[in-house]
Amino acid sequence: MAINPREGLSVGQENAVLVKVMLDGQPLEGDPLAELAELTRSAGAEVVSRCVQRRRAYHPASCVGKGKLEEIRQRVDCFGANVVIFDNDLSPSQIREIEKAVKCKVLDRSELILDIFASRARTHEARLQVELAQLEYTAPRLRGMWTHLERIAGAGGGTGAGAVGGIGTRGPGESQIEIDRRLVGKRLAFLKQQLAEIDRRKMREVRARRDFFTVSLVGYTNAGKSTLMNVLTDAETRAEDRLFATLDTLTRRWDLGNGRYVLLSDTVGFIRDLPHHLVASFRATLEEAIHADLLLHVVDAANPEAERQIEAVQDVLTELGANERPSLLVLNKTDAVQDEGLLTVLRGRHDRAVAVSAMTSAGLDGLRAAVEQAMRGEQRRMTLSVPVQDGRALRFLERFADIFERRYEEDRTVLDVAIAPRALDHLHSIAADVQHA
Ligand SMILES: Nc1nc2c(ncn2[C@@H]2O[C@H](COP(=O)(O)OP(=O)(O)OP(=O)(O)O)[C@@H](O)[C@H]2O)c(=O)[nH]1
Ligand SMILES: [Mg+2]
Repeated sequence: MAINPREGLSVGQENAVLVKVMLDGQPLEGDPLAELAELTRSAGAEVVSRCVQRRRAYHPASCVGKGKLEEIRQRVDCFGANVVIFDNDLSPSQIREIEKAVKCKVLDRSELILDIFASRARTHEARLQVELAQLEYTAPRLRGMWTHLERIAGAGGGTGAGAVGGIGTRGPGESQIEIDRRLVGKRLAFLKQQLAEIDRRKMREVRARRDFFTVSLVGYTNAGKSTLMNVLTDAETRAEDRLFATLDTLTRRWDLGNGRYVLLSDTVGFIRDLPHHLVASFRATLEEAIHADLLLHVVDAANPEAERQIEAVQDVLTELGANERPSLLVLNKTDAVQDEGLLTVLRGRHDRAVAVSAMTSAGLDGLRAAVEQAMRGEQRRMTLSVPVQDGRALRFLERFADIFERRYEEDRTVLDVAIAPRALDHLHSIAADVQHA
């Protein structure tokens, strides 16, 4: 039984008015509502009107000023909108205040992102993670929530069983209006315990992969991670022109050629100011990915916001404690770059970056070579000897080490190799008699 207050409710074709408050001095770069519009579209609604207001400070009661509130109300009427979405984060009381004035549902950016996650969650784990994030975000807002739901349902939006519908009202399970904080607390504890169990299982899986060189695709949502995963590994990961198409971590074998392979993982995308609860709940999924030996940070190089997106990804990695991991920047979508100048600037700033197109496969050989190079970087040169008849150890060395010379001394094969510490550990675990010369 799920008791998320926003559950069991499906999105309708909604019309949204987008609002953003920018503080004086905040620089205006590009279209300030471009990303919110993209998120809104990803949630299944249509943007019918946008407004940006400059203010010296946020209005404490309603974020925007009185005059602007009235203007938003008129826009809602005029465009037949049923939801107003703020790019700013709003407090529960601000939401109530604005709803009173504009007479329709109001959401902030975090709620919109949580809603997209809720509609995308397909696996058991992703559903638990989204439900946890939603409950944590909405629990402190519970009082507001109830009047909110009742009011909307009372306004004729209800479709029975408390189902009200629309963005910001979806969740992975059943709906139950009569919950109280005590039940929420219980549910939170249950979800956390379930997720902790999944987390432990994941960590065991991660440890089991330690014999292999692991590579993870990370990056801003919609950068092309899943598309890249698909071309590199023949995986059938969902790739879509929507934000947050992927919510889980998928791992596949990626052949680099010469009989070498690594394990490649694709995971959930990042976004600037990722709601804090979402990062916390998705920690297990993200950690599974960022524990890799190498992070491939995929960037949509055709996006004018590329540089800011790179920074946002680095911020999330820092928050997760993964900013020190070895990583390689991959400038994707080079086929779609309109402004060559921008690509040149990006390449200039990130001189080790590899430029590719997952769509046309351009540059993928360079990417393989760069990953191989990173893999080699860890290797140390040494001389090992194994029994001639230990075929398994020899095959392992052929696959995971570079062999420079091989000679036979009585019943032993002596090899001059370059091998990564991790591969060496594995060799010791599968072969009882490995000697270092
Ligand atoms: N032109 C062009 N489009 C690309 C390329 N790579 C990916 N795309 C498109 O970009 C969109 C997003 O691709 P995905 O692979 O779903 O992106 P993602 O990084 O996995 O996104 P999330 O899972 O949402 O984080 C899709 O419409 C892809 O077809 C490319 O090299 N060139
Ligand atoms: Mg994806």
